[in-house]
Amino acid sequence: MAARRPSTVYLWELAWILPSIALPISMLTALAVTALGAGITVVGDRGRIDSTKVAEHPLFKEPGVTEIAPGQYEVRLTGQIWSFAPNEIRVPAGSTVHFWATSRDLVHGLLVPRHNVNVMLLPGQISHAQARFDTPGEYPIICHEYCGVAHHTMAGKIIVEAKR
Ligand SMILES: [Cu+2]
Repeated sequence: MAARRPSTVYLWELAWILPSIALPISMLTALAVTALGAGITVVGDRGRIDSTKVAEHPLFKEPGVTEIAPGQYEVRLTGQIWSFAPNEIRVPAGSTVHFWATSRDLVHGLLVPRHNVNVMLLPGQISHAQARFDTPGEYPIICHEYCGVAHHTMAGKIIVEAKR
């Protein structure tokens, strides 16, 4: 008795079914690896505050940088047309910086290229990001959400100083 050969239709179906199963599994695996392994997460609800009273909120009353533990810095940052406060942040090399940020007026962005800082700043929404700065140098802080005619001037910098 001769073995039955699979029909051509069956082989073509298989050629589509297998990738259609493999693709979502590989995407879910990539998602799990980035979320659990690399610590890359979607910005969650870190808190909401009254968008008209950002300047009075304890977290944003005096924007600035505070050392919260050895090698750990907290940056309380606000975005407003067309600047960041503070717009210059100094930390020593090897620091982990925790950014707590919001907007005082309209939608802005907070981006530090090549670091894990890429969040929207929405009025009343507290955004959080954290990044480690090992190499001394200057790193730009960029608004990457169009916020008006002087949007392109809205920038700051992080100065990572060499350890003494
Ligand atoms: Cu902008």
